[in-house]
Amino acid sequence: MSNLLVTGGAGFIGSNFVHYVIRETDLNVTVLDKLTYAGNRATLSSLPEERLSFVQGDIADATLVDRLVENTDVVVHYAAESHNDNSLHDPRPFVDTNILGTYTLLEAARRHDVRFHHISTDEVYGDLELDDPERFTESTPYNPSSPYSSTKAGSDLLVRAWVRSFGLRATISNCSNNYGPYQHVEKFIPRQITNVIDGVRPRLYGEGLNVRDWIHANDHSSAVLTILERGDVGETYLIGADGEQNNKAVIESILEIMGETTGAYDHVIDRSGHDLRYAIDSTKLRTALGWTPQYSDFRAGLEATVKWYRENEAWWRPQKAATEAKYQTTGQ
Ligand code: NAD
Ligand code: TDX
Repeated sequence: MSNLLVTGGAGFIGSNFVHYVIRETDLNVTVLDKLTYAGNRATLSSLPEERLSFVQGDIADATLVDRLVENTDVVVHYAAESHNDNSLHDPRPFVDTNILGTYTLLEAARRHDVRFHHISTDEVYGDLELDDPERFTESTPYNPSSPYSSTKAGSDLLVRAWVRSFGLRATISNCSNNYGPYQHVEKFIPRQITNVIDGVRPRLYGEGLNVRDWIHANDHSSAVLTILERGDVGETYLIGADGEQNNKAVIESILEIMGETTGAYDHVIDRSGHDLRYAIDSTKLRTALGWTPQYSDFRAGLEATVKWYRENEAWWRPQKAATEAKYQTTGQ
């Protein structure tokens, strides 16, 4: 393995992975990214040109995808429409990219017998009760709730079928909620941090008792690299760092870190079909592949993320007004 094709490498988690790979390995990377509203070429601009090539294009463009996959050793597939709220208002791009785009990549990987790693989410498993002692494992049945998570579930099942029916050398990982630098301001944590910077009160959906299992994007990257290096073909690995927090507690921490009173936020209309709780049991990844997360202190990671958004306003500012205008149409 010396050349990686990273789809969605100009988005939040894909770009964190590209930075990680360039920093930690001597691999060369080609990024294929459509640069939708969620992609940003500038996120990769500090990286060395001799290690990184960038191709703007659609993962559903079969001709382009075939040419790129033919010239790579491994495909690491991050590209997706990724925001649940958007999927509730306009599901079509989710079907096009998450299902048809993944299909297009799988067919190219099959034709050229290229190793494939599929990035997915814990949301494919649906949600848990707050007091459920069980967490998601690799054998939890699929039960997705939203158009977003159902298209991710569909893409996972395509990958499994290509492994079984065509012998594709593929692995899948399902990760919990990521946070860290370069996350789009539509998502929960950066939205609230940038609202506070703008003097706007954070917006909590419903009562805010919904629990997410937070992991730093760097830990997601180290887990994916571990799977590429040591994972068994045909296997699924859950990635999580034991970071359960409810949304109310996260908003209060952000306010406290940013020097505001902890009650200075508003409750807004809840998300339709809102998943209550996600929680990952990552025992398999830890015991079979020896992976451990490095960012175990969520509060410290959140402080570093607040600092990053304060120091990188030029990166997020161009997206902020349009993102909030979109939320205004739903009262959120
Ligand atoms: P993101 O929305 O920040 O980035 C997605 C990237 O994909 C963007 O750069 C966008 O331009 C690109 N893209 C979209 N459609 C494309 C297409 N048709 N062709 C080529 N490029 C296209 O998303 P993210 O939060 O970085 O998520 C990346 C992956 O990780 C997704 O597969 C997502 O399902 C998965 N995931 C995300 C989380 C999370 O907490 N954000 C957790 C688990 C898994
Ligand atoms: O303004 C907000 N207020 C609020 O209370 C926003 C934007 C969100 N929320 C809540 C909804 C969720 O319970 O915060 C929680 C996190 O919301 P998102 O950032 O939209 O993430 P989530 O829906 O949990 O999905 C994320 O994790 C799994 C990613 O967006 C997905 O791509 C990933 O698969």
